[in-house]
Amino acid sequence: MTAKKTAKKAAKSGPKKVRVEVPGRPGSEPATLEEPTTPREPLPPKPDQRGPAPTSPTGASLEVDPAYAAQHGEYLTTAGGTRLRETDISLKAGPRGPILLRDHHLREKITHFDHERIPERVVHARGAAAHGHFEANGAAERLTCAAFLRSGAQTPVFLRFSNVVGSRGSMDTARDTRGFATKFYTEEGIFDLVGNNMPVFFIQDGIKFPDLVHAVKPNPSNEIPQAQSAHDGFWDFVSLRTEAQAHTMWQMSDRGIPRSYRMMEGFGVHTFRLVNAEGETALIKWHWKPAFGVHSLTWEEAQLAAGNDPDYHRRDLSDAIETGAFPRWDLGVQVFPDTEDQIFEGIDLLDPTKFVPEELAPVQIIGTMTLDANPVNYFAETEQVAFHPGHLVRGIDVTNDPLLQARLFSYIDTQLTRLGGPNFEQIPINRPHAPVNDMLRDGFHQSGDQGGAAPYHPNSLDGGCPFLADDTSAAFIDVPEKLAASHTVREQPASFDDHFSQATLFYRSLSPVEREHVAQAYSFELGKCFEQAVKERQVSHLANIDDELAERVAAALGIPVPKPTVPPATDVEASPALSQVGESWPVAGRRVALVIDSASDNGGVKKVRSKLLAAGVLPVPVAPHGGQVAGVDAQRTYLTAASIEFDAIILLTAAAPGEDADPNLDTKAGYDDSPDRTVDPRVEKLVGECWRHSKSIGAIGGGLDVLPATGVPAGAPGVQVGETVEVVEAVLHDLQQHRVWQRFAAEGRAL
Ligand code: HDE
Repeated sequence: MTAKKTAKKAAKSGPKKVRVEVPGRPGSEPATLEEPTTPREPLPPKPDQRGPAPTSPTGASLEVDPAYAAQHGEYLTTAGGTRLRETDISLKAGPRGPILLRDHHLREKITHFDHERIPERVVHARGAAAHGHFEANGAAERLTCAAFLRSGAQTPVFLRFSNVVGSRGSMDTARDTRGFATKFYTEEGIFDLVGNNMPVFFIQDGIKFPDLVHAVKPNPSNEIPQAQSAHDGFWDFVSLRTEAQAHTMWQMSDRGIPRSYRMMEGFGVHTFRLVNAEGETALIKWHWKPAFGVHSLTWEEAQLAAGNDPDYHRRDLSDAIETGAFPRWDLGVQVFPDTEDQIFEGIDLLDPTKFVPEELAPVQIIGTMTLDANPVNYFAETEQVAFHPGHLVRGIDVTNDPLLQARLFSYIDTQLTRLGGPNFEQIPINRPHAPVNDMLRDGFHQSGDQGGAAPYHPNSLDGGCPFLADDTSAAFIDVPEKLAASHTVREQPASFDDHFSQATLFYRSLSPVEREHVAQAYSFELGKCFEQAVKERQVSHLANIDDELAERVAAALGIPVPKPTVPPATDVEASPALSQVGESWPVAGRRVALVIDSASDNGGVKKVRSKLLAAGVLPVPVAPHGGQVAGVDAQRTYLTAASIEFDAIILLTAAAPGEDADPNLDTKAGYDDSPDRTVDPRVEKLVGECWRHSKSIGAIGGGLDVLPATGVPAGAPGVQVGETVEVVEAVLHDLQQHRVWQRFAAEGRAL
């Protein structure tokens, strides 16, 4: 059955709210803004599921050509397409007898199941992805002849975000670096921009990568701890490898615990070379700038989310897309002259532990990416996608960064094992949108039925086809690069020796509250180490970065403050672009809890809801029980709501104590039902956490009575009380800053 037919059928019989298009598929309308977990009727029969199609899933039509459909037809069949009458009971010699080996369906079903898993990625195992498109503004035309960067060019993309350390089933909100890998399906072939959410990396040479990964992964004896760097192995390694100090500082900052994938910057890290139509070259660094700003969780929120909702980031991404708050980034480049020494303002552009502050080389915007469709099948798309920094199109080239060079080898190599052979580029998500005529043949999982008699070059049997491109269309423009006359050596350039100044630069560019977070992160992570020598060695490096930071961490660990071993960096200019505090950002896709009960004013609740919706913000009614309360559907109950789900909270409760009790709340089981208590303990907890995490809190009407019971002072920064309209406007204003930053300062704490 095609998706269209399914749609017609559902329109006749199904309830109104059911969406029959495959959610998030290109071409389907974005849903109206609505909490995606709205209870709904069972879905109609599943639409046909696409199998290997001639193009990648991105941008492909919803119409399924039965010739390419992996799953279609109404009847359950074997893999061979024969219809089955029974799938629950095996063929046996009598009802109590042994199972017969001749039951093909049993053997096929179990055998296929036995092989459902593939090895997870050795790093970046946990991820989430989305489809979208990239539109170039033409600003890069003077730098590169890449066709997808020409003015107005539209290119389908698939973007996978990931955590580096944790395994596939670990939690999203661990403190970690995030992967930011984009596949561009350009008309000239695949271009992969395989970056991270931090512009620097731990190590300067790829040969150390296995050491780094072995150190940060859990202890090999007991696989503890999962998905974390707060252990002796990691700190042992980074304290012995001082080149890792700059990246470690980024990871200990708020960048290590993003609020959302939508609110992260992306960086290509290495320096790349662009070549334009005249053959002129420039060195560049890639930047992704999020439209919704760069924002983070607090450490306590990250920990709460790890337990409450380990899928916190992937849920946020797919909900935002499903509700139409499409994530967006500008792609930009920092441009440097392609000089022989490849050094810019004293920074070696081949050293991947260094970044170039935007104040020295502004980020020039060359296009915009929008994510507008969720994957249909996690395994087929997110798990099987294969990125490679060597997937380059005409006009984009690599440099001699020794980390990048090692990556060029690693990605295909790991994918050969992970995806079971050399034909993984034929998996639909990996297929180029450009014609492929590669003369690569056979091998495991070959699904091409390649014709022709002569898969070799040169040939005359296939009329000489495929032909070689000329200079006007071929990729891999080999720029003649002058190499310094040298001998083979295992040496690094002296310009790679400065390991501390950029950590200092980063730290000094942060606002006081962000620095406080950094000090707490080091104190937490080192506080979880057992080896005294490891703690002391790491804090001695902090003394080379910033004396005040070293003092704070040493005090938290109860160890003496070490003396610096290198001269202090005195000429470090702060880079204000690195701080996340102080600007206003769009609020689309933010979530606000509306705490209500049966006595709440229906009209007031509706007004708050519609004002938030009009601003593109999701109101989530939280009530004592499920069903209709105060004229709206309760999306969460006091039992199921968690503060980390919300960016702000508005209190609209009005019931007297006991009047609107949760029928399942057993007051004898630990809940205080004394007559003095005016607020449900779970609401108290919700409000208390929002207060601690410096989230905006609004109170309207009876909601005002909740504040005294939770210890929240009505006049405090970001506590908005008053008439409905002004409270909602004030909360929306607070949301633009992400958090009520003044509250951290006023309270003298930064959780
Ligand atoms: Fe990767 N990296 N990496 N990496 N990397 C992988 O490839 C590797 C590095 C990055 O969503 C692996 O298919 C080496 C820097 C991302 O599928 C593997 C070195 C940056 C992803 C690999 C690095 C990255 C990977 C594991 C040091 C930022 C996830 C599975 C020389 C610029 C891609 C796979 C996805 C994945 C090797 C360092 C980004 C093993 C050897 C620096 C975003 O091939």
